[in-house]
Parts: sequence; C-alpha cells; structure tokens
Amino acid sequence: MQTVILAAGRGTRMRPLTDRRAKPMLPVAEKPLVAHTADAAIEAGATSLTLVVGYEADDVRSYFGDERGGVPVEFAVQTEQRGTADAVRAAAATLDDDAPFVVLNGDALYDVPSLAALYGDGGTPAVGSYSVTNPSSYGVLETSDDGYVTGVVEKPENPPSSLVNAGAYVFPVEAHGWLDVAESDRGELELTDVLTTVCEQCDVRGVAFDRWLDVGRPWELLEANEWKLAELDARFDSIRRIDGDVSEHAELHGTVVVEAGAEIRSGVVVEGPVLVRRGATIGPNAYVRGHTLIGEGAKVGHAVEVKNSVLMAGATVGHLSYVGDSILGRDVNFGAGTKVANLRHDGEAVRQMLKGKLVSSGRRKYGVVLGDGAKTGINSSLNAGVRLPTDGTVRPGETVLYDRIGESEEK
Ligand code: TTP
Repeated sequence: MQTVILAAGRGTRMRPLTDRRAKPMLPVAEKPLVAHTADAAIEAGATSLTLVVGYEADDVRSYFGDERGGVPVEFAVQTEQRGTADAVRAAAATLDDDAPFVVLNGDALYDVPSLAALYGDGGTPAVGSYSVTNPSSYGVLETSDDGYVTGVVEKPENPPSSLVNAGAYVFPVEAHGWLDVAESDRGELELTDVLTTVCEQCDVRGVAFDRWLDVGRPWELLEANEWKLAELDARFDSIRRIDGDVSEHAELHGTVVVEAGAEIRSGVVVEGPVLVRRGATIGPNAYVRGHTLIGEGAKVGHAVEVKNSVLMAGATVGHLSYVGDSILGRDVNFGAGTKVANLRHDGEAVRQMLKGKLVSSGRRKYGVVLGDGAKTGINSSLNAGVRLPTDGTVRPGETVLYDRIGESEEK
C-alpha cells in the first residue's frame, strides 16, 4: 500500500539536538530514526513511500534518494509546519487518488508484526493503538462494543480507554477529500481531525500494537536506542560482528558490533549491546557498557566509562570521564575529568526543562543532553537532566546544576 511518512516537523521538544538536523534524522543504532520507520513499513507491506519533508529537509532527501528496499521513494515539501493534516495534504499529489493510503509518523518506532497487521486487511480503514498506563498524556481512542474505533480525544482528564493513538493509519480513498480541516485550539491542522471524520464515515479497525515508541523528547532517543541496540544481533545476524580492529587485550561481552575502520584498543572492556561505528576509537583502558552507540569517528579515551548513552559522530570524551544515560551531540568535546550525574539523591525520576517547564523523564537514571559542538572544561560536573546548547561551553572546574538552554533556543 502507498505510504506517507511525516518527517517535516521542527522537533522543538528535542532541542538542542534538532538545532541543526531534522528529528527523524537523529541516530538510532546503525541508521536514522526515520529509516527504522521506513524499513519496518516496507517489510510490513508499503509499496511506495512519500516522505513529507520541511525543516532541515536536505539531510532526509540525500539519505533516502529515490529508492529504498526495492520501493520507490518520493518527497513532498511542506513549506510551513502547519500541522500533520497539512503535511499529508502536501503529500497528496504523490498519491494515487483511487487507492487507500497509510500514514505513519516519521519520529516513531514501530515493530514489524504490528505494522503488518495494520497493512494486512486489504486497505480497510484502521488506526494503530498502543496500551499505556498514563493515557491522559496522549490522544486516547474511543472504541465501540464491537471493537471499532469511534473517535479520538486529546489528553483527556478521564480517558475513555488505555489505548492511545500510535500515529499509524490506513485512510480510505475518500479521505483525500477530508484533509482540509479547521485549525485546532493549539493553532495546527491536525490529522486526528481527519481521523475523526474517517471514524464518523467508516468502520475503523483498531489494531493493537505490541510495541511503539514516540520519540519526541530527548530521553526518548535513549529509549529508541535501547530498543534498537537490543535487537542488533538480529539485524547483524551475529552477537559479535567485528569488521574493525579489536586488540587481543580487549574484552567484549554480549552483543558488540564494531564497524570497519573502528578501533578498540588494549585494556578496553565492552559490555553489549554496543555499536561502534566506523572511524570511532575506544581506549586504551576504557569501559563501555550496554545500550551505547559510539558514533562515526567518536573517541572514548583512557579511563573513561560510558554507559547507556549516545555519542554522535565526532564526539570526544578523551580522558578520565564518566558519561551515563546521556546524549552527546556531534563533535561535543569533554575536557579531562568531566563527570555526568545521572541519579538524584532522592531516587525520584530525573526532570528536564522542556519549552520552559520542568518535565519528568520518568527515568531514575538520566544524565545530560549536549547540543552539537558543546565543550566542557577540565574537571567540570554536569548535573542530571541538564542540557547544554549547541556550541555551548562550560568553564574548567565548573559545576552545571541547571539547564542552559535559553528561551529563544527553545523555539
Ligand atoms: P510532532 O511530534 O507533533 O511535531 P514535531 O516533530 O515538530 O515536534 P515538536 O512538537 O517537538 O515541535 O509531529 C508528529 C509527526 O508529524 C512528526 O513525525 C513530525 C510530523 N510533522 C510534520 O510533518 N509536519 C508538521 O507540520 C508537524 C507539526 C509535524
């Protein structure tokens, strides 16, 4: 079935990581987030892909080109990010208007069997649902006694069910005529309003998804990597795929993939799942623990411990540092002895500033998020939940207790 993937958003909640890249291009294991979405869709039954691009579109275009996995890829440009219904409208010209179509969010991870169930019923209208314990934070689906979806309510105080909208739809041919919706209270043209019309006019299947992750906030990028790094062995057909140089005096445990051109030096201990991308170097004498992505050309030096973290391309943690549950943007540089806190004394979930408000990450262990090019001075300390802006700096010996992203950088 023809499939539209929405990838035009500004990703403001993901700042500073989206200052210079589209959110769907954030790294998740060996490929960008949206490539996982696209590949799952192709495996589930997508016959063509239209990627709706807008914010930082060039990276998405050049990554995909005009074909993926034997399926043609087209791009539709949404010039202004006016909402998800507007994004689908931008894609309309690329679609065959006498066939149903699938729409997926390009910033969400889906499992293949769940998507296959969505695609599987010959194009009958459907929406993917996912059961959560805190439905009030999502769009919640209303269902009839015979199991059809009858509507969706955004962030209700009294949720009608625990099933939330997973941003995955099969729309009928008629939906082409229902894409012109009115602006919502938050000033956007929303796809959920199109879904409401589809529910009024058609029987809409609710397809219960086994797994789904919306990747909108920085800690969800860690969760996305936790998911996809845990499956590395299946995607690489081996728990130990070593194409780079590994010293005979290094120890590897669990699933570890070392790409060609990467180097693991003497005295290093790696506990998988860990992916070391091409050109990266680790050691000597470093300790890299599970669910860690060491990006292309990144460096982890002597006496450094890294755990459950994402180091983007070119990030350098040279000596005597600890990095836990953190995201270091491209070309971040840690001065010797920089330490990250990833746990509160009271054991409560670590909170992070998002668009001017402190929000719980829901994670007991959560470190820091550093924009591309940020640099720390020697012996600096970064408190749990802190964000540093793109190209931000920390002085030697400084303790950063509070978030450093200014209001203007949130927009
Ligand atoms: P959102 O997560 O609602 O929006 P966003 O990605 O811009 O992030 P934020 O709220 O933090 O600013 O979007 C859901 C999906 O739809 C996501 O894949 C981006 C896409 N999208 C568009 O393609 N065009 C749009 O105008 C909007 C608002 C979103």
